[in-house]
Amino acid sequence: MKNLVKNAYAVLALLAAFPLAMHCAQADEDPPRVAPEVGAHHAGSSPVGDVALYKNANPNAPAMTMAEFEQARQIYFERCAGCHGVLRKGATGKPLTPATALVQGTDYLKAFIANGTPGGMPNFLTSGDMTEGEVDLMARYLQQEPPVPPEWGMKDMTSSWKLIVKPGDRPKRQMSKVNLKNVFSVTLRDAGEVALIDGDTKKIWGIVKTGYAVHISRVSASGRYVYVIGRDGKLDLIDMWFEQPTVVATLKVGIEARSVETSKFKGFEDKYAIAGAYWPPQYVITEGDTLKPLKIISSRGMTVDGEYHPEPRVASIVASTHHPEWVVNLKETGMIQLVDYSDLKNMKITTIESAKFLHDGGWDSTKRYFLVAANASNKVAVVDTTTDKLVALVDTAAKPHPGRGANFVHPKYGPVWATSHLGADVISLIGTDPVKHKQYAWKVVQELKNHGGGSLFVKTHPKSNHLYADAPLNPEEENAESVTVYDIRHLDQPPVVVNVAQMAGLPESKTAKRAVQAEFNANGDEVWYSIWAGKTEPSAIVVLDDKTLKMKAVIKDPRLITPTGKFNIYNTQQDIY
Ligand code: DHE
Repeated sequence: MKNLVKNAYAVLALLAAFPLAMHCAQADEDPPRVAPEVGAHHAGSSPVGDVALYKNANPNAPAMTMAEFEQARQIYFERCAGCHGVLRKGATGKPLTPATALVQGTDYLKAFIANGTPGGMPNFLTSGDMTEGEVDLMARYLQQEPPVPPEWGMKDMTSSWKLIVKPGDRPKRQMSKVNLKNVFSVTLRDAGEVALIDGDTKKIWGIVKTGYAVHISRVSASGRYVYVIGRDGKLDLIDMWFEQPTVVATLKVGIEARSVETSKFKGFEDKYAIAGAYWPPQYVITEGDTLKPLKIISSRGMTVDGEYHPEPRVASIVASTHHPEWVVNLKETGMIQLVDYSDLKNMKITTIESAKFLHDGGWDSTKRYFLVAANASNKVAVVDTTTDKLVALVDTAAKPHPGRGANFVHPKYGPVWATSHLGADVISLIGTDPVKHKQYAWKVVQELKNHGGGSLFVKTHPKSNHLYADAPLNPEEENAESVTVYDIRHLDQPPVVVNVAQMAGLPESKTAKRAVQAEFNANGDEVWYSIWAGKTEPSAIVVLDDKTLKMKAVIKDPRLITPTGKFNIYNTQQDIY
């Protein structure tokens, strides 16, 4: 089998095909029986591994030289931190505290690391990912106190801030003839770059260097600026009014990060940006057009179970258009914060208890309700941003993962919001209209069969009659390369499964060519899919005609290295999905 999964999603995604061998959250006593495919794939590298940490030696733990400790620390951040957390308090994976590890002892730990578990712990030795020496090293390392990465407060942040072009020195109008509304900001994950592609001509307008393993782009309320966050916490501000897309400011918001958003309420357009960090666990509010850091808020606190968590990572953030407010989702605590930015000095934050672990989500069609996946609880939490209250915790199939979800009007149930699942081969439709379709509101009204589990994203558009679902983390190559398309007028009829990767006509590769994340163009008549191959292999973007589902164009370019997320300027600015 080809190398399908290289990041922290691995164990979650493989749930679908190997129900016994999955999820690190339940890894433990059972005898190791991990499918060989599982062990080859594990958590993504964490940039925290590259910073100086403070070693806190445990006198009861087996001896390690400083060099061994350093090597183990690096391996931990590359292989383990994604599931078990920087402080080893546990997240997707079990807690790995020295107290428990010391009782378990070196041999016991070695067996687990070497062979994995049915709960999803990868089999690092038998898969060939670690040598026997490394397994031994990691077993000893886990009995040491976890080293703590440094904090990243206002002083560090301010000294990392670079205002490359001051607002007064920027163009007063758009200098190029590019139709900015139809530009796509495309994540080139392994290149640490984004490609700004002109959606009308399908030509690359510019490539911009960004942070390490760059993650997502968001667009300012005016549509002029693109904000891009890297996994290393580097935030880039791109001004599209120059002849070529130009980075005008950068800021390091932490040591590891995933999310960014801007202020979208009337009167605050382009005024602020907000970025969420994984480490340190915090979010920062900056000036919108310069990225000057203004305020940092720690996300540390109590979980929904009433236990203190030192590392609640900041997951998705969305901006309200009804209120001067962001919805900030704290992964490990299961808390949803409504952050009022109208007065930063006397700030009001409403903290809403939901469920663990919060990940990604989006608005319903009215943008009053926000729906977010609590993926370890198999639930979607719904918040009413008008009353500032939790409306419902909706039970879904295993590991909901919607991206921002998809909104459309169901012929029978009225307005619904859809989510895909990492751990199940279904798309759940949740009713979102508590007024005219009260009986269906905040319930799964229908489950549509997807072509497999390991799905990450669904998408539709108000002008489209189609709902699209991918399955890029499905272990079957054919499934990972294909997408399911439902006719939303006839959801009782079987959907169409399209192998979009094949349409790209790429050469044979060592890794699967995963079809990932649909994004519509501004007119809502084209759907773009990334064909995500290996770092050293050619990738592509396939453009489908939404009406006919026929290929309209293939964008190929040696610079398109591992394209993943695509963010159409108009749709992202307007939250259309
Ligand atoms: Fe993402 C969104 C976190 C791996 C592509 N991803 C998000 C969000 C979070 C998140 C918190 C929501 C941001 C928001 O809305 O503000 N992603 C994580 C991880 O922690 C994880 C699991 C592991 C890691 O080490 O980073 C992870 N993500 C990936 C990938 O491997 C993906 C598939 C490819 C890539 O480029 O890295 C990936 N994530 C995306 C995309 C979105 C996203 C495309 C935005 C979807 C959208 O439509 O808004």
